[in-house]
Amino acid sequence: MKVYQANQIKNIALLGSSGSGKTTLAEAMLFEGGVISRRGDIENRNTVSDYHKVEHEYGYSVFSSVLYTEWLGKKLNFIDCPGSDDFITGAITSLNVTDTALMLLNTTQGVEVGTQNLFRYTENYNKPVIFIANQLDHEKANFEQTIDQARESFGKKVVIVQYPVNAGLGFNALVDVLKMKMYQWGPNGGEPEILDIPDSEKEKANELHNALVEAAAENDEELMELYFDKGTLDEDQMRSGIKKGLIARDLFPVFCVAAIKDMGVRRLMEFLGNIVPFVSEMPKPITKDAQEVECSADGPASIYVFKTSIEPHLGEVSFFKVMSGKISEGMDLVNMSKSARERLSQLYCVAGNTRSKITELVAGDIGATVKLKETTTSDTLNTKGCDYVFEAIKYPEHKYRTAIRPLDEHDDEKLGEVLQRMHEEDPTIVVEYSKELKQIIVHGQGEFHLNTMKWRIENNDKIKVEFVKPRIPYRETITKAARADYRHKKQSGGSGQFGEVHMVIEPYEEGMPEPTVYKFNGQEFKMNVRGTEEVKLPWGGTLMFHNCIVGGAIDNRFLPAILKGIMEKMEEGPLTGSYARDIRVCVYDGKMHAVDSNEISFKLAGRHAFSDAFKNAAPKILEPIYNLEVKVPSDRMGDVMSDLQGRRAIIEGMSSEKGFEVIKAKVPLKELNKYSTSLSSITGGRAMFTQKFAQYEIVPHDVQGQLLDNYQKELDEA
Ligand SMILES: Nc1nc2c(ncn2[C@@H]2O[C@H](COP(=O)(O)OP(=O)(O)O)[C@@H](O)[C@H]2O)c(=O)[nH]1
Ligand SMILES: [Mg+2]
Repeated sequence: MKVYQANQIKNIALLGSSGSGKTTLAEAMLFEGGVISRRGDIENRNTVSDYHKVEHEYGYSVFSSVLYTEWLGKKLNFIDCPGSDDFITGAITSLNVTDTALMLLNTTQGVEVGTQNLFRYTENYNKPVIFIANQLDHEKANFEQTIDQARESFGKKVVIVQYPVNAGLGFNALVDVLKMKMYQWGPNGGEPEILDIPDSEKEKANELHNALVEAAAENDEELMELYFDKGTLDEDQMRSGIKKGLIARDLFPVFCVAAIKDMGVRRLMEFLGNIVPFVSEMPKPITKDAQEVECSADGPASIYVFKTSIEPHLGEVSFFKVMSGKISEGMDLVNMSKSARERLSQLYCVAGNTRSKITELVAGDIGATVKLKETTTSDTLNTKGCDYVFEAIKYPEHKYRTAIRPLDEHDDEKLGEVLQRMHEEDPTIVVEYSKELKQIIVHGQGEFHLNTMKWRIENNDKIKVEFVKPRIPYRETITKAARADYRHKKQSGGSGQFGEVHMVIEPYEEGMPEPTVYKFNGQEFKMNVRGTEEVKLPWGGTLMFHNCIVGGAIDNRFLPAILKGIMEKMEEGPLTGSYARDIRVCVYDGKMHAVDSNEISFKLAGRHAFSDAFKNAAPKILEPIYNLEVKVPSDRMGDVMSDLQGRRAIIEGMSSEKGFEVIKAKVPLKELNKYSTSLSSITGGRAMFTQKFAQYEIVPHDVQGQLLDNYQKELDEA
């Protein structure tokens, strides 16, 4: 395969909601470019792009796939991204290395939530967008409505370049208002016949042509002047204007295809080849320390890994973009984040499940290599002496959690390895081994996301696993001050054990003044703080420990033991065995025995005194509360609100945004179990949400009662 230069390479992401036809379009483009000799389809499970078993099982793209095609001396790299929000990683990683997005619109559905969601990502990454109206051959295709919705959602910068003459079952022609020609196909698509625009379409075509000319002129003062002078622009001038508009995100052109019939695909590729910006025409990427990196073959070699995957017959594959310089087979690079040497033993250009070896890749291009030892996604690898390091990819917060366990506990270790590998392939799968909950918790983007993960574990790795309800990381605290003393005394044969501790505990708040005096049952207890230890608890919150002992009632050397005893109880709160937090302890008195006192005695005395005081301090269970933001189509607002009320949500705000309502609420984690699934079923998949830990709050009385009962039952059973 030929080595392409930066001014011959275009990197393009294929985006669009699930089922809009990305994989089918990719198939047609690769076929047209001659990379494959026959077009596969989704129904026959033989596309280049969906080649993982799990994708055949579900009929959906799960992973992004890297593809390329050669077209008139140019190399078009595509990344076909899964459409569902559950597999958003694919789109995010791709937008880090592509320069243009093709956003497919399914004209039988119009603009979908997924379309809007993905569009927002293109906005964040500031990438040009071209809309592709697809499925125009479908009986339910509605081009006009789709465009109206696109304008409503994305603004009037959505400008028609092509429109279908006869959308629906008999679709076979479109009018191109840039070329001012009609394209028409036989039943097998492919090469079109290029015809003059028929009289019946002339008026519409002229109107749209003028709108396009105007939109193209708007991005360039010279073109604007020309347009005012002459009243029109020639094709080259239009191209240059459209390109500027694209790069500035000031123009989102609309193209038309029936991907499944290979209609409109060639013309689209011609446009991609001619107008979409080359890598070298886009803003220069910036390193972590703000160096601008020239996309040039003459620079130092530097590559950025944006995807890691386990591929059939190849093993672990690292996909990368050459950010600068040239790389060749056998080259040694330094992984900047791991400080490790890596050898590029083989280089590939990949088109889904087909790949061709290549000896050299140049700045701007996308390729793959195998068997890197330590490299993971987001790593920069450089030639010696080059100090570029590119920013790590940022992923969205997870939205769904479950606990997982192998049916056979001998599989524990193997499951651990598989989960680790899955996290590397898809960093939005986050695995947490919770000592606290005694569960393996997996976090992901949705139930479907984790179900496909389970399918892969069971079918590819042959480990039987089950999902179980994830426990909630409760906390315990106290709500008033209490006092207790405890004497630990044991006489067994020779030397005994003796320790006595008196303490006051109360709720701790940051910035509260030092204790001076407490009153219990009419009796005053004066505190004289002699020493303070502030323990920042590993599970959040604080334990403030004051030594207020007077007259040497307890030797200083026993204080660490007392604190240790308290910490043991903090780790296993007396109510439900959860971690305790935000408590202030003043040890103010006690007794020692000249012979029998030792550390263990004071640890036990401290622990019991603390436990007794805790019980009298109006203890409460705290639960994690999450900030929830839900974006819901207006017609489903009522259902979503009443569902939220059933989840003890506190609504904090509502606002409208282009046909959607945005609800902000605080919701306990306990009530968020499977929320993404319910929300999706209430709204027919048309809503989106994010959740993020906010704070701990005291649970309502009835919930506390329930939790205490459950804990008692657990203890009784144990
Ligand atoms: N009628 C029609 N069906 C299409 C077209 N493009 C894709 N499809 C079908 O739509 C479904 C989803 O297509 P796919 O390429 O998997 O969409 P993706 O999820 O965006 O990758 C499949 O059943 C395709 O056969 C098209 O142009 N016309
Ligand atoms: Mg797909």
